[in-house]
Amino acid sequence: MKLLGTNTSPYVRKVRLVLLEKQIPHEYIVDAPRDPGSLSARVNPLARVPALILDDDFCVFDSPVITDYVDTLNDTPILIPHDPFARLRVKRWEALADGIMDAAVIVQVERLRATEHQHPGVFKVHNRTISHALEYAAQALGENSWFEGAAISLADLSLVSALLYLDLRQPERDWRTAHPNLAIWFERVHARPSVQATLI
Ligand SMILES: N[C@@H](CCC(=O)N[C@@H](CS)C(=O)NCC(=O)O)C(=O)O
Repeated sequence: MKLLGTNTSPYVRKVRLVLLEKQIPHEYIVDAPRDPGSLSARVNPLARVPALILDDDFCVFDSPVITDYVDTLNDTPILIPHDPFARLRVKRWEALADGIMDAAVIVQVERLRATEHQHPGVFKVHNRTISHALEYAAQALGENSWFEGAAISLADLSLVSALLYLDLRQPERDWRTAHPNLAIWFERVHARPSVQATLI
């Protein structure tokens, strides 16, 4: 299978982490949907990344659909528990992380507009969403090692991807001082070979 993506996309990083943690053979192809001749624009009707192309050329899109599918491919490890309520809890963390990514992307797009066309309200609303979501996550994590259960799950991989994107786009946001427990958890997850492999 082939994963199409860009190195800065947090949604792509989340999918890459799932593939790497599960050691699923795949080819990662850097492909930006807006580039001329882009493959992702051709195979994904939404012209977005991540897009996962299966061996029969079937294209899977939208990262939560991809993570769901990839987790069914082996049990080493199981990143989305099979128990329905445990599964719900993990997918809910993925949704929270995706929401942080969505808000941070909106802020980034607004920042790239000419100053006179920027809307302060956009920054306010979406940065507030990010702050609330981080507060919620830090409180729920407490002193636990993982967001759900006794081992790493999609919840941790999603949240680390969201935080790495914040570090990239909003380095001025000092979430580590605001949430020291989140910072400790982040350092541990960040040190994993899967995360390190997505940084180069
Ligand atoms: N909800 C989608 C969001 C994917 C998305 O917005 N990807 C961005 C990159 S971060 C994209 O491909 N945008 C189109 C473009 O860059 O032209 C998912 O979870 O996969």
